[in-house]
Order: sequence, then C-alpha cells, then structure tokens
Amino acid sequence: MPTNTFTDVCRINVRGGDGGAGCMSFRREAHVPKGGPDGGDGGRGGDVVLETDPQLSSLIDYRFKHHFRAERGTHGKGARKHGRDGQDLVLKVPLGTVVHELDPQTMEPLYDIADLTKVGQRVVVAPGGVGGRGNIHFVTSVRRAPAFAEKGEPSQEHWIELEMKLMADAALVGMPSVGKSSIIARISAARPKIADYPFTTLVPNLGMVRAKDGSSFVVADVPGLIEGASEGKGLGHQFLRHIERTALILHVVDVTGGYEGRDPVEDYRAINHELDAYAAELAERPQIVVANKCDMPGAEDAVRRLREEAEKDGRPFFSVSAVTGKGLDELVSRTAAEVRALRSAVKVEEDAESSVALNQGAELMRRRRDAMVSIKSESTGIWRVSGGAVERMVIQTDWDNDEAIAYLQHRFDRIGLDDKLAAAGCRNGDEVRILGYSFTYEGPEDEDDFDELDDSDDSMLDGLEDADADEGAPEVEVVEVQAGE
Ligand SMILES: Nc1nc2c(ncn2[C@@H]2O[C@H](COP(=O)(O)OP(=O)(O)OP(=O)(O)O)[C@@H](O)[C@H]2O)c(=O)[nH]1
Ligand SMILES: [Mg+2]
Repeated sequence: MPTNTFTDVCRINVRGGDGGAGCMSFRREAHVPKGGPDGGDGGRGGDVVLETDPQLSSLIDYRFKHHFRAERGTHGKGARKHGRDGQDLVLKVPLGTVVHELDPQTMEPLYDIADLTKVGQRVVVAPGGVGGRGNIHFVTSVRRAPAFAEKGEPSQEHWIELEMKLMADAALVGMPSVGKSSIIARISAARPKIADYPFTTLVPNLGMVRAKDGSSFVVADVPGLIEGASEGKGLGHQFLRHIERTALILHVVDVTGGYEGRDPVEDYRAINHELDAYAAELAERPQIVVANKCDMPGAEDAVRRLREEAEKDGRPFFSVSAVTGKGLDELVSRTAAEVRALRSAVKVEEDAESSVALNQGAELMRRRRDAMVSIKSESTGIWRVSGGAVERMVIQTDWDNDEAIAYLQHRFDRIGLDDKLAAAGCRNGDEVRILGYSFTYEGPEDEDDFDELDDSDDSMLDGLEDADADEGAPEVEVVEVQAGE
C-alpha cells in the first residue's frame, strides 16, 4: 500500500442537525370544543460522527469539501406525535487521526477531541440539537392550556482539525540525502523520488515491507531533518511530527559524510539531539542505526566508528548499501522482529476506555464553553450578552407568543442572568442585547410581569418550576464582565 501523496492535516466545519420544533396543539373531538394540549416534541437533529476506516490512508476526501452538516429533526405534530430524528452524518477517517477543537477566532487548536486509533472507532464531533418540547410539557397546576411550544435547539457549528498521524511501524529518519528514500524503494513497493540534492522528499512515503518469515510491517520514509529541526528549521516541526507515532526509528547515516563532507558520527549525534529537543521520549524510542552507502570506497573507518557509537548507546547496528542491496535483508529481518515485539507491547495501552475518557473530557469542555456567558457594555445603557447556551434560549423562543417570552424571562431568572447584569452595573431601563434581540432591563426581582401575562396568582412561578424540573438547564457561568464607562 505505498502512498505517495496524502494530506495529513485539514480543517473542517461540522454542524449537527437542528432540532425540530415542538408543536402547539389542542385535542379536538366532536363533543369537546377545546380539549387538552397535545402538541408533540420535535425530533432530534442528527450528529456528525467521525469513524475510522482501515481502508483509508489519507484525509484527501476533506481537501476540497469543508462543510458537513447532519440532517435536521422534523417538527412535532398534534395528537402527541413526535417529529422524526435527523440522520447522523458519518465521516470516514483513516486510522491514526487525531481530532482537535479549533478556536473559531484564531483557528488555533484548543484541545484534543479524540485520538482515533482503532478500527471502527467513532466519535461525535457535532451533536444534533434536541427537539423543542411540545405544549403538553408546559402544563402546570395553574396553566392548563399552555399556548406555546418550544422551538428546536439549533445545532452549533464549529471548526475541527483532523490530523492524520502516520501509523507506520518504523520510520526512516536522518539527515537529507543519506539514502532514506533509496532504502524504502529497495525494501518495499514504494517508489519515491530519489535525487542527490537535500529535501527531495517533502511528504512522507509509506511502504509495506514483507520480511522473509512472512510477517510484514509499514515503514515511513520521512523528509530529511537538519540541525535546528526541533526549533522548526527546514520545516522541522512538520517533519518531526510524522515520527511521533512510529514505535521504532531506523536512523540512517551516510557513512561518506555526503557532499558537505560531514562526519557521520556527528550527524548521528546531531539527529539524536534534535529528536531529544523535540520530545524527550523520541530520543528514548527504540532505534536501529543504519550505516548507508557502504559500497563507497573508504567507508570502513566511518562504519567502525559509527558502530562503536551505536553499541555505546546499546542500539543494534547494520551497515548497508541501498545501491547494491548489501545488508538490507538482515536489516529487514531485525526490524520485523522488533516491530512484532513492540506491537504486542502497545495493545495494553490502547484500550477502549482511555479513548472514551478523552471524548468525555472534550464534551465537558465543550459544554463549559457553551455555558459561559459574557456581559459587555456596548455603550452607555446598552449591554451585550453572549454565550452559546443563553443565545440558544433566545433562538428557541417563539417571539410572536407572549407566553413563550414570559417563559424565556423565567429561564433567564433561573440562571441568574438578571443578578449578573445588575452586578455588572446594568440599571433599570437599560437595553440588553442578545444576538439580534433587544430587551429592556427591569431588575432581578421583577416577578410581576409573569403574573400580568397570565392573570393567575403567585403560585404561577412554582408551577413553572415543576414544568422545568426535567429541563437540565445549563449552569451559566459568567466569564467576562466589562463594566461600561
Ligand atoms: N553510493 C550510494 N549512493 C546512494 C546510496 N543510497 C542512496 N544513494 C544516493 O544518495 C542520494 C540521495 O538519496 P535519497 O534516497 O534521495 O536520500 P534521502 O535520504 O531520501 O534524501 P532526502 O529525501 O532529501 O532527505 C541519491 O543520489 C542516491 O542515489 C547508497 O547506498 N550508495
Ligand atoms: Mg528522500
């Protein structure tokens, strides 16, 4: 399965389906002029789900299409009929895909959502919105005929980054032009470009290598590294990232010293230094030292010195020639054996639980961010309130319906928004803006408008509490309060 071109990082915008609206309806029967409320709930919007597919070896499907949205839920109907749930949108990704949440403003990665390393592993990256509740849910002891229903929860769009980390078993690592591509071409079916100038290889090539004992492993030919790579020189970071996932490093050294006449032992040390500087664990990763170009005259001394150096570090050493093929069979056999041993060791680490825990963490972070409310002064007497959860409450409200608006006021009350506005310096009569809507602030303890709307008694509020009990209202946390001048 040699892969010569593949995209390894891409950004996509994902959005679950919107929830369907709840229905406002009353039973109609021949002998009952106006029966009880019977509006059903809206259906749930579909989720956007990532799923690993071992057949895929790249993220190329996401290079040209960037927006993905799941199906919306349909609206609820009378006679307590629920709307239909939207279908999930399943996006296939290759094994070894790491998913990052991106900051919508800076497009910088915020945190990891998932690390997809197992066949068929799934993660929800954009949950669909829940359906709005039909008017049957708003019945209370004092409100027998609620004439409003909730709109569906709009889904949230966000940007994520997919990063495919190579799932190669071994990586050919070394300075430019040491013969990494020549070696992969010789031991596998991969046919990368080979040339006598540095940085011929710019994206990694994968090759499947079959050892004599019948076992096989995937080897990656990684672009050449130079001194300073760990600081980003020569696209160092981008290249070093490819090595992070490979359990075994085949460190290739040019024993001729290359056209610059470098010292092979220094090259060997320099590369190990860069690995260490990038990530200490890379320096500790199992490594096989491969002295290449042994066919060249006068290489013996360098081979001997390098062998000593490798032995000092306790690393297996092979002298080979990608041109004549000398020593490559031995190298392949030894690599296959190491890979087998390493593979049986990693299984324990990759249990399902750890990946689930990671997803839950991401979901929690998403909820926290979503529940945050920011209050800012736009100008004298005008306040801007923003935040995912609070904005959705506004969107889910039917603005043509006074009862629905009163219910929204009640929800604001429950999350303590009025108190927080007051704390920020908001005064009665000030304007409060949420999305495109504007409210007049009337202070935190203004329970009266509720009663006025429904000319019922004071127990109205208690009744509402009951109706809300199952709501699971988000706990709103104010992150930013900026008082106006
Ligand atoms: N004599 C001799 N030349 C070799 C050998 N292996 C590679 N070369 C030559 O070295 C040069 C560089 O080889 P590549 O395989 O492109 O080296 P690379 O490490 O992949 O280089 P980058 O992709 O630039 O990092 C080419 O001219 C090869 O023909 C070898 O074993 N012996
Ligand atoms: Mg190359």
